Amino acid sequence: MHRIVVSTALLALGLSGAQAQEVTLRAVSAFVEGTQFSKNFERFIEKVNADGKGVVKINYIGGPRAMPPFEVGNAVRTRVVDMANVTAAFYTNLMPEGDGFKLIGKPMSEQRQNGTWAYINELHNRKLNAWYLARQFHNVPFHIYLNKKPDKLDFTGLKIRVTPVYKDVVEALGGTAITTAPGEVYTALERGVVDGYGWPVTGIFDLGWEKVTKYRLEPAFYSVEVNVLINLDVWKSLNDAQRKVLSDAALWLEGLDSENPGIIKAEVERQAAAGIAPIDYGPAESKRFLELANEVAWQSVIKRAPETGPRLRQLAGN
Ligand code: 173
Repeated sequence: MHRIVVSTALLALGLSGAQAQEVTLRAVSAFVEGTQFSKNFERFIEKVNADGKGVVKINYIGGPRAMPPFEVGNAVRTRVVDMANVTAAFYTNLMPEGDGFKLIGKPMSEQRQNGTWAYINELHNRKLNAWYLARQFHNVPFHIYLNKKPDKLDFTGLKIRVTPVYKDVVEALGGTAITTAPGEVYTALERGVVDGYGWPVTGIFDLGWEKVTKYRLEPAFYSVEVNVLINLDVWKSLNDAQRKVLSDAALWLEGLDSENPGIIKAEVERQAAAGIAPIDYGPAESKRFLELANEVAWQSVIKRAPETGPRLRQLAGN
């Protein structure tokens, strides 16, 4: 009888011992805290910290004030941080084919079924020493925003702020591409260093860009990808319970994409109210733009990543 009591007490001690081994992960975002492309990651963190009480905890260090956006991918690779919210557009130096993820617009549920997630995870394992925990915003497209209105679909003479997302299409239309982090966009527009910029349909109000933006070029194109990555050594060191909390929360996070159509509708209305006018050259030119955007991007991805680019294109189906 006594022995049973003692071993039960030890078991209880043992359990609290395991609880004391709660792991804390340090996380950063490549986007400013509280803004459109950090928001859902921050909700993910809250969920992990609630669901994972005593098991796994995320310590959110913050956004670009904590780390320059173009360094975030490498910081995950070298385990300067354990986890990050970042677009592959910001780590194409380490993974050139990451530029192709914007061309994959299928819902994540489908990408997890058809091998796309597994392939992209493998690329992250190999090139970024990271586990591809989640991808967000597959149903949010990009636009080119302009302060000058060209009389045809031609960017000749225009300087446009880009990241790898928009560079090829801007140059294909004759524009001059100038790469900057999001944090430099406002000043570049205000000083006339650029005549326009690429950005998703949502989020321009977060940093006050509506004050320095006149037009939004139609049509919308590509597909936003913002990923939650975790250092692969960290991932491997976690136990099943810890991984389950993170993986379940990752699926929940991907599910938040169902909110995006409503957010997009509201933001387009808000842009109109702020005086941002659409520029639309009609259906034939829109079709030409979309075909050009798709083709120049794939050619560029395949040229920079001849081994993996074609497989990505096959998975994308476009
Ligand atoms: O324009 C950008 O900085 C960019 O590439 C991007 C990618 C995903 C979400 C938001 C912006």
